[in-house]
Amino acid sequence: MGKLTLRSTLQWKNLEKNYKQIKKLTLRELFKDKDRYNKFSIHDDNIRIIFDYSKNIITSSTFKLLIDFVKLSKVNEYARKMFSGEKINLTEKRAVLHTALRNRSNNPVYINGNDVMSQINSALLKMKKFSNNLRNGRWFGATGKKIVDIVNIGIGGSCLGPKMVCEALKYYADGPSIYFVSNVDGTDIYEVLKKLNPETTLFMIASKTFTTLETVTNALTARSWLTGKLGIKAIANHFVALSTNTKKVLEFGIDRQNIFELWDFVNGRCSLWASIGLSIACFVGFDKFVELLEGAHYIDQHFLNTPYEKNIPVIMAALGFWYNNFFGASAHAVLPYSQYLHVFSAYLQQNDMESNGKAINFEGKRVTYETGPIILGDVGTNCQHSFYQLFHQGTKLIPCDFIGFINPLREIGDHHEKLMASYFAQPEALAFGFTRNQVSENLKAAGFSSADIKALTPHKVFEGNKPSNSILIDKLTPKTLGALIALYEHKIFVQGIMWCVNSFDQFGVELGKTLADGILPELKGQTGKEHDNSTKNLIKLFNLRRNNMIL
Ligand code: G6Q
Repeated sequence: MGKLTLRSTLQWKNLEKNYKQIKKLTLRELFKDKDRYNKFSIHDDNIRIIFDYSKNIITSSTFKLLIDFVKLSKVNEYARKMFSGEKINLTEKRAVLHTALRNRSNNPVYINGNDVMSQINSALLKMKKFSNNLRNGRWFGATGKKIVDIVNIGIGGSCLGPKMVCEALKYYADGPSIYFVSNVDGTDIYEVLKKLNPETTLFMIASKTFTTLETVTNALTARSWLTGKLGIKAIANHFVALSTNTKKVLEFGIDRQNIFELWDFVNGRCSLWASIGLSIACFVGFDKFVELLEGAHYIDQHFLNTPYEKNIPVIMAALGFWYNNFFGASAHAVLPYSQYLHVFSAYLQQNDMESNGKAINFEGKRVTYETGPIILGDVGTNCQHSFYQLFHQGTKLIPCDFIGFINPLREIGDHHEKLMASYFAQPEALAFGFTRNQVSENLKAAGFSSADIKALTPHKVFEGNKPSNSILIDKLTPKTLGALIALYEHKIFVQGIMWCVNSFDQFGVELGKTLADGILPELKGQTGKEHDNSTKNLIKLFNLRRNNMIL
C-alpha cells in the first residue's frame, strides 16, 4: 500500500460512494431482477457445492467495486507466496504452509531451498501405519489389550480442529472412541477419565510447543492416572505426542518412536491437516483422512486458479468486508444446519478471530478502519429458538452464512425436510421480512380489535433487508467437509490481506498467560507482584476464603 492509506484509495472511496446509494435500496427491490440468482451464485459441480450470495445488499456495480478492491489488495500475489512457502508470517518470520499438508498433487514446495513434501509425506505415512495398527488391534496396551478409547489432550488449535472434524464425521467413525480434554479446569479431565479403563486407553498429547500450561498439566494428570495403575513402563504403550518439541516430549517420558512430527510452518489453528489430525485418522480411518485432505486440496486449487469473480472464498471475503467496513456490521454468523457440525462455529471462531482480530497493519501502524468481525453461531434449528430474535428484529446487522446439505446422513422420517425447510425459510425471512401491512392484515384475519392491531403491529414487523449467503452441499462427507473448512480458511486469509493485518500470529493471547504465570505462586501462598487495587483485593479474598480464614 506504500504511503497510501487504505481509506484514501480510489477503490475504497468508490465503495463508500456505492454504499451511499445502496443503503437506500432493499433486497425486495433488488430481487425484482429475475435473473439475480443466476448473477450471484456459483455452482461447483465437481465437489457439488452451491454458493448463493444473491441475498446480499449489492448490485452488479457493488460487486465490481468489491472485486476492484480485492485486486488492489493483490490477493493473488499473496496467495502464490503462501502456497510457495514464502515467509508471509512477517512477525514470526515463518512460512504458512497448511496448504502443503494437503498438497495431493505432491508438487514440490520449497522452504529455504528444501522441498517440504518429503517430510510431509513421511509424516503422513507414519500416521497411516499407526492409525491402521491401532484400529486393527495391532497396537496393544501394556497388558496386551486392544486400545478402545483415545484421549486427545490439547487446547486451541491442538483441540478445536480435530474435535470439530471428529464430531462432523461421527457418521463415518468405525474406530476407537475419542475424547477431547483441553481445559485446565480439572473437572474436564476428571469427567473423561472416570469413564475409562487405563488398560485400553491411549493418550495423544497434542501440543506444537509442548509447553502449553493447560496441556502439560492435563498430560501430567493423565500420566499419574495411568502409571498409578499400570506402572511407569506403560507410558510407551499408552502415550503418543503430536509436537515440534522433541526435547520436551522426551523429558516428559514419551518414547521417541511415538512422536508424530509437526513443523513451524504449520499454524496451530490450521494444524488439523497435519499430525494434530491423528485422532481423526484413528477415528474414521486413514483413507477418510486423506479424503478430507483431498477436499481441501480441491478448494486450494479453486482458490489459486479461479478468477476473483467466480472465486468462492474471495467473494465470501469481499462480502464480509463490505458489511464490516461500510455497513458497520461488527459480527458475522455461521449457521450449519447439521447436528454433526455442532462444533463448526466454535472452530471458526478461533480460526477467524485469532487470525484477523488485529489492529496493527503490515507497516506496524494502527489501522483506521475495522478489521476481523466477531464470529458467532451454532447449529440450526437450535439457534432459531435463541439468538435469531436479534438477527430478525434487533438493532444490529449480522450477516449470516447458512450451511445445509441436500442429503442427510441418516434418513429418519421427515426430519431432513423439516430441518431444510428452516434452512430455506430463515434467509428468506431475513431478506424480505414481513411488512406493516402484512402484519396488520394477519392480525385482522385472526380477529384482533383495531386497538390491539395498532398496538401489536410494530412489534410484529420484520424489517427484512438482512443479508446472508447460502452454502448448499450434496452431502456431508470427509471430502466436502475438507472443502468447506478450506473455503473458510481462504476467506480468512483474503480478509487479512484486504485489511493489511498479519493473520498468522496471535500475540494477543500472550499477556493474560504471562500475568497468570505471575499470579500462580500467589495462590500457593507465596508473595507476588504488585497489582492494581481490584486484582489485589480479589486475590486476597480468594486466598482467605480458600483457606477458610474468613467466612
Ligand atoms: C493457534 C494457536 C493456539 C495454539 C494453542 C495450543 O493458531 O497457535 O490456539 O494452537 O495455544 O498451542 P500448543 O499446540 O503449542 O500447545
